[in-house]
Amino acid sequence: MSAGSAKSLDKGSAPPGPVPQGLIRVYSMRFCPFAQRTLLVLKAKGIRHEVININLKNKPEWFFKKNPAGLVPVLENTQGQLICESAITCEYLDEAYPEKRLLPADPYEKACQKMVFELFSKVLTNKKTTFFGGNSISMIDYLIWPWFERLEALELNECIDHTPKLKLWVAAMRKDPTVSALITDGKTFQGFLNLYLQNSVEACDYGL
Ligand SMILES: N[C@@H](CCC(=O)N[C@@H](CS)C(=O)NCC(=O)O)C(=O)O
Repeated sequence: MSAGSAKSLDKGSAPPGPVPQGLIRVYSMRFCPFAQRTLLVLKAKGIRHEVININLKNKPEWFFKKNPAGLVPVLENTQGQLICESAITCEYLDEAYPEKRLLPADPYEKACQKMVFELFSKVLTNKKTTFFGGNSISMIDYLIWPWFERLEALELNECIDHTPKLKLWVAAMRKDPTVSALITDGKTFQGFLNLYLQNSVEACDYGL
């Protein structure tokens, strides 16, 4: 259904055809935390999708027609509509596929999640529930998670040593089936990062 581990498309590649019926497409990059948000929401909601990875160090010319800013993630639906900016892609998915909502239906509760998202580090100390939106995982947790997943690879795990609530949240997130299905191990991420920082065109396909 997804082929998230396919090699990336680069300059000179042919543009992909229309999105097949019954699927939504995400232009992604295997190590991008923003794209991971979109992938987490697709997975959590069980949305049938295909992934096209983009070589961000050697972008296909056609990709700028999908997003003039040249950034992933981008969603494309069967009508050829394009949605970019990770938080917007996630909210679009939640509304376009209303089964298993990740954002609360109540407008005030929804606004609260968005406020927490803006200010999550500041409100952390007042958090009384396991997850940021309550006692079960929801959109806000998926939007924040990709940066915490990378702490280990960046050897920054001690950052959360003095915030026990955050540590418990990280442990709870790692147990979530959607999160664990999309985790990249620290060594692989480090390998990618080393190449990426050298501007290598091989970076986005590291480990394949
Ligand atoms: N604000 C954007 C940021 C997306 C972003 O920065 N993606 C990076 C990869 S992690 C990218 O596409 N970089 C390509 C470039 O900077 O040329 C979002 O939330 O979607």
